[in-house]
Amino acid sequence: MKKQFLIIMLVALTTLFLQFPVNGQNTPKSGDLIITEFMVNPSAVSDTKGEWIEIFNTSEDDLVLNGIVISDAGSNKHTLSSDEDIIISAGGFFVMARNIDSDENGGLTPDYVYSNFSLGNSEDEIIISLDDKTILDEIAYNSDWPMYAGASLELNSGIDNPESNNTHSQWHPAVDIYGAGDLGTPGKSNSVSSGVYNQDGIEYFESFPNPTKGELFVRFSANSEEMVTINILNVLGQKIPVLKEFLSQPVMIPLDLTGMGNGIYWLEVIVGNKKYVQKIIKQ
Ligand SMILES: [Ca+2]
Ligand SMILES: [Ca+2]
Ligand SMILES: [Ca+2]
Repeated sequence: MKKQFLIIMLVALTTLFLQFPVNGQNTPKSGDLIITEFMVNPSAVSDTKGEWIEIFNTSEDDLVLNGIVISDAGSNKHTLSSDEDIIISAGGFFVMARNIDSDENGGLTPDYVYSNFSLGNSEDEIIISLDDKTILDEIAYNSDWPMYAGASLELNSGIDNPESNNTHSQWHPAVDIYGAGDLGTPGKSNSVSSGVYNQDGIEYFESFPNPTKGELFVRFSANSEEMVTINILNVLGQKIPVLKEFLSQPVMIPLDLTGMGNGIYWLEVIVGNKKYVQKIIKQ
């Protein structure tokens, strides 16, 4: 009887040690990690050197990422591995990149370098899973997402779970500059978009890059078919009409401001009887 008890205790203790590594750090469980930013198409350097993915640890524990898998729906697959523990800090960001050298990768300092994984410039998937295939977070992006060369996609603020980052309206192009000149915030809190999201019939209204040297994209989506007017105003209130039509589909309008003098402009969008204004800086 006593021997049986000892065996049961031994099994229980072994199970406990297997669940909690001796160093006290945990592997991630569902909901602990969220994809917060990714660069599909760098301009400052080539894609093979300048792509990266930022994830965030929503938990209150440091987590060990050894054995975590990043993959897509195709054949891209990489298992995070190292002789040492790969740690993402509690409440911290973690940047995985294709190249370690900040002189070559666009000027970022990655926490980890992966191989056999690339990010398509028009559509692809990022799937983060445990090696038993339990998915921790995944996104599938396509041309509905606000992608353009030289800017990462950043998750809007206030989203902290792996389900809420699945739709394109929850992402905006990065605003802040890093390293060699591309836009993004690798390893830091995402830049704040001046866009309008989920308000009064608008799914999103945003413009980028801002400040701009001339090329400006305006992205807009109404929740239903609406008469939409978009204008640019200078500081004197002079109006340059951009668009006035009924819209039921999301639009991304490229504007050429190269002929306009440097300074401050206002981009206004009028939807029904509501007006939204964003400040544009031409440099
Ligand atoms: Ca790419
Ligand atoms: Ca997700
Ligand atoms: Ca970031």
